[in-house]
Parts: sequence; structure tokens; C-alpha cells
Amino acid sequence: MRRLLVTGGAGFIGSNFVHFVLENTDDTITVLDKMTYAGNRASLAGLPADRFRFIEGDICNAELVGQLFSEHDAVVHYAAESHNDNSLTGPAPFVETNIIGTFTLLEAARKSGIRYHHVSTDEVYGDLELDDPARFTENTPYNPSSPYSSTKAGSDLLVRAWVRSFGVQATISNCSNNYGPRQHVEKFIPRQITNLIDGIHPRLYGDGLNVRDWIHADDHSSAVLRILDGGRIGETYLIGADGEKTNREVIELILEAMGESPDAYDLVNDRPGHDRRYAIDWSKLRDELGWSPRYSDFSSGIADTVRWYKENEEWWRPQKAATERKYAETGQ
Ligand code: NAD
Ligand code: TDX
Repeated sequence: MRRLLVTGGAGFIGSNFVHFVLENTDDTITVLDKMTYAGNRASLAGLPADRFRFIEGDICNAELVGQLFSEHDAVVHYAAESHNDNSLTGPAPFVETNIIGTFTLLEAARKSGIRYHHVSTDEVYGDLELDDPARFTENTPYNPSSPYSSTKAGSDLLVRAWVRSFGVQATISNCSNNYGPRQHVEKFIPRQITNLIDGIHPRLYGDGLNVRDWIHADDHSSAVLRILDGGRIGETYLIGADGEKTNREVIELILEAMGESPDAYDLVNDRPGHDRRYAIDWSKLRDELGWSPRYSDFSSGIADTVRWYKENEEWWRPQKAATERKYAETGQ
């Protein structure tokens, strides 16, 4: 039994990890979350009180972080500003949370000696051409495009330096695009599902041919737990599930799952600097730690996700109007 601290545990992937760990281990969990617009306490409802505790607070608060590190055996760091579009209209909180927040955690890790796992993204590697046979590996040079991905890249580099310079007991994972229940309606898949529920056409950026490499959030959680248990200190592991799809293909699957015509979508303004394609080679995680993803059927994963948003309108409805107002300002 381990005492885990999970930062950002009220967000999409952090809350998935909390559920996954409580269901699959004897560990106890404390969530530290600032409850920004992206945090949702409903994502943590019904968890066992003897194994789960919630603390509202900022990862940039060194005193609070230091106290919490002294009470736990390991920290898994999910807290971040996570949305590329927001980083283009207001980058300041990205620098604050993703860089200063990570720095604050690393300084506390250095003092306490706690085991630290850093959750990051494949976007740190930039993008690939559509016809490039290559996929990202742990040795691909960093080349981030957006304020979001550059602050995540900066945070990864801090972790590497704190391992090498100060012996912090850290591992890093870089995962591809996640989907599943409890994802904020600003993100691509939930935005389109909830638009369709509201009778609005899905909205595709640019030509709709950008490729993302999709993985179910449960598979991301099982991979992070595997790395926390068996990963080598100082190592980076890429997490993916061979899920490359164009955005247009994803929209067509959503439309099909919702009984709509496959061309019932609109093309809208492109995202500035929009990365063309991401693709992950996750063979290191398979070969070293014996991990593999469980969700192999993307269309049935999408159908399950559609069902979840239909059945849990009270979870997403409070954020929907404000999210769409933001998109209206950029013509998206
Ligand atoms: P999210 O936006 O849904 O959740 C982020 C959470 O962090 C929220 O609960 C928010 O309140 C909290 N938070 C933000 N600033 C904070 C601060 N200063 N102190 C404490 N808590 C704070 O994000 P997500 O999609 O669940 O992503 C989680 C992590 O996974 C991020 O680090 C992200 O970079 C990474 N990641 C995401 C994806 C993806 O597809 N969504 C893929 C790879 C990696
Ligand atoms: O309405 C939309 N229409 C559209 O075509 C939205 C919201 C997005 N898109 C496109 C942009 C991307 O090509 O869909 C794709 C996915 O967009 P997002 O959901 O915003 O994800 P992305 O920018 O790829 O980043 C995600 O994956 C990596 C997460 O938000 C990041 O946190 C993670 O690091």
C-alpha cells in the first residue's frame, strides 16, 4: 500500500487515474487541484472516504506542496493548463502552472526524496508530415509548436535536469491524444458530441485532415501506473495505442454513432500553427515493462463515449455555453 499524491486529479485524465488506481490497487490517494475552469468535483464523486482525500490548492504554493510531499510516498503530476486553443488566446497561466508549477514540485521532490512521475504529451516533439513513415520515439528531438506544448516541453526539460543535477527520483511519460468520459467540452471529441446533442453541426478546423493518435484514457492510466511501479528512474516512456485517425474520420464516426449523415459537419477557421500529425512508437513501454493497451476498437470506444455524454448531461452542461462563447470569438 502506497500513499499517492495526484496533482490535477479533478481534471479529465487525472480523475481517470484516481478511479483506476483505487479500483486496481490498495493505494490511498490525495488529490491536489486548484479547481480552475477545467476541474470538476463531480468527476471524483463516490470515492471511498478511507482511501481518498481532496485538497483544493495550487501546485505553485511551495509551502503546501512541501507539506503534502512529506506525507506521501509518490506523486503523479497531471496538473496543467491543457488546451492548445486557450494557450493561443491567453498563454500566461500556461507559463505559470506548467513551468513554475512543475519547478515548485521538483524543488519539493529534491528536498523530500519522494518518487515523482511527470505526465506529459507527445506534442513536445512537434509534428510529422502526413506521408512521413516515421513516428515519435523517446529519442525524437523536442520541437514544440504552441504556447501549450512549449510549456510542457519546458517542464519535461526541468524534470530531466532535476534528475541529473539533484538525483530526483523521476520518470516522464509522453502520451498521445486521450478520449473517454469526463473530458472537458472544449476538447475536440466532447465538443462535437455535445454540439450534436444541441443540434449544432460539428466544427472541423482547416481542411480536417490533421491526424491525431487516439488512446483511451483508461489505457493511459494503466500505462502510468506501470511506469510508476516498474519504470527506470530518469527514463522517458512514450504512451500510445496505434490510433492514428484524421479529424474528419473521427467526426464521421461520431456522426455515425449519433445516427447523423456522415457529411453533416462545417469547416471553420484553422488553429494558428496547427500541428499536422502526431504518431507514437510505444515499443519501449511494451518491451521494457510489458505494457499494452486494452482498447483496440476505436469506433466502439467512440460509441461508448457518445453514450456517456448523452447520459451525463448534468456533468457537462454547466461549461457548454461559456466554452462556445470563447470559440465564437475566434470564428471556430
Ligand atoms: P484537464 O485540463 O482536464 O485537467 C487539468 C487539471 O489540473 C484540472 O483539474 C485543473 O483544475 C488542474 N490545475 C490546473 N492548474 C493547476 C494548478 N496551478 N494547481 C493545481 N491544479 C491545477 O487536463 P487533462 O486533459 O486531464 O490533462 C492532464 C495532464 O495530461 C496534463 O499534464 C496534460 O498535459 C497531459 N496530457 C493530456 C493529454 C490529452 O489528450 N488530454 C494527452 C497527453 C498528456
Ligand atoms: O472544434 C474543434 N475542431 C477541430 O477540428 C476542436 C476543439 C479541435 N479540432 C482539431 C484540432 C486538433 O487537430 O481536433 C484535433 C484535436 O484537438 P484538441 O482536442 O484541442 O487536442 P490537441 O490540440 O490535439 O491536444 C490534445 O492532445 C494532446 C490535448 O488537448 C492536450 O492536452 C494533449 O497534450
